[in-house]
Amino acid sequence: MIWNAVRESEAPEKRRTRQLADLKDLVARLYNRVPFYRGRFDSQGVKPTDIRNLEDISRMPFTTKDDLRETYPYGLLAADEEDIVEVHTSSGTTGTPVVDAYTRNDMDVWAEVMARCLMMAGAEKGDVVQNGYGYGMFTGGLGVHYGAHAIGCNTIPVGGGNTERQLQLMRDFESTILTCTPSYSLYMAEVAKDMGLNMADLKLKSGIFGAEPWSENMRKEIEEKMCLKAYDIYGLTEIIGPGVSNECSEQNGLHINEDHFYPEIIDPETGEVLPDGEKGELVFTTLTKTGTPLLRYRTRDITWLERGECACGRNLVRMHRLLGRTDDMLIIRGVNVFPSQIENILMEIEETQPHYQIIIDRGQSHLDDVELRVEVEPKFFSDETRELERISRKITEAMKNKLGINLHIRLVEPKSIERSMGKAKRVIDKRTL
Ligand code: DLL
Repeated sequence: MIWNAVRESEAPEKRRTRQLADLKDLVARLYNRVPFYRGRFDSQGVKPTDIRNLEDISRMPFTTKDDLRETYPYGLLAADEEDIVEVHTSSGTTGTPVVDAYTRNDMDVWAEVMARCLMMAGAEKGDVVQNGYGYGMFTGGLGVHYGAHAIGCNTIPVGGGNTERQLQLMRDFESTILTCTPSYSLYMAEVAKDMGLNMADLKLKSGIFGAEPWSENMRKEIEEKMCLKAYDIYGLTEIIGPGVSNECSEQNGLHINEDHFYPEIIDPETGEVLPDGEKGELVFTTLTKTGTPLLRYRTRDITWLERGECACGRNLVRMHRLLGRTDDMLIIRGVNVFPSQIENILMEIEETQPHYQIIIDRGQSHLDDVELRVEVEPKFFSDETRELERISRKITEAMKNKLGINLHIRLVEPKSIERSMGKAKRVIDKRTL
């Protein structure tokens, strides 16, 4: 089913007409209401009236994460403070948190786009949505909650953690849809096994997983262990939270709710707009938000766009699952790799478990050393060094052949890498500690 067929399957020309009208309105609002943006426009010598067609957006200034931090907490507010009804922030682990302040209008937009996303992944009225994303300042919990309510799903607000209870609830309330991070779903599978709970006996049909990078092979692993179909959901606090895009039944890219979030792909070095199909940094303009709307926000996420009719009936532009982030890219002896590429290869090796960490340190010769710590599948774990050496060699070869990189492999005991109930910490960069 499609939540809003009028919008999600709209004729492209009609959609572009509305996007242009909303863009003009947004740019005028930013200029008139946000001194930060007025300053940017003036210093770059552009005016709101410079927007005559959608392509003119490329003449407008970008907004960066640093801009958000420098204006913390309310410097980018485009509405009256008394009209803000809710705020969320990012976790702020890498500095000042970024803020999203929502007006009543923005809450309605959020529920709308989240309802679309959940429905793309098969949710309907009558479904029981078990929401394992964290509630609170993180947008995952409440974002899913509002969307599930809009559809009329029975919503179980369990949040992250308390995994045994989570699984009991799943069994007792016959949850049909699970929402949480992909890494947490794998941990659930592990706990279920320890509890003697067979996932095939439960009622889950879909899992809606996101908020962290995961690979195609990780999807297979989760689908098998959790006995469900796993869908990718994408979003970020700055833009609205979850609800920016989601996979449909075709699982061929994530449909972007582009009537609300206008996407561009740019060359991260030059800022130049790239054509559809080319890889680059994803940039969003929030066409309809009123609390903290953003113009050309640089996400640092890397992907590409694809347009056209989809067999699901929607024609919203699709983004490929994220390849990585500009700031996550590893350069190992001159070769650029994203952690998800390493994960994808690791998942093909039957002797290992889907629990790993990448540790980067300064090497002795001033070149970076990268260690891949990975858990061994219990049935292959032995005290015999020869067996462990064989597995280690197998991983080293696969990384060398498929990615052209040399990693130090460190095999560790099953269950020794810390499990995550939210976003997993896969990369530990000791150079910055
Ligand atoms: O993670 C919002 C969210 C909640 C998305 C629940 C999906 C589900 P932030 O904490 O602000 O917001 O983190 C946003 O996480 O820029 C990406 O780098 C990464 N990310 C989000 N979804 C995905 C995904 C939420 N499906 C940042 N695949 C983004 C890979 C993702 N990375």
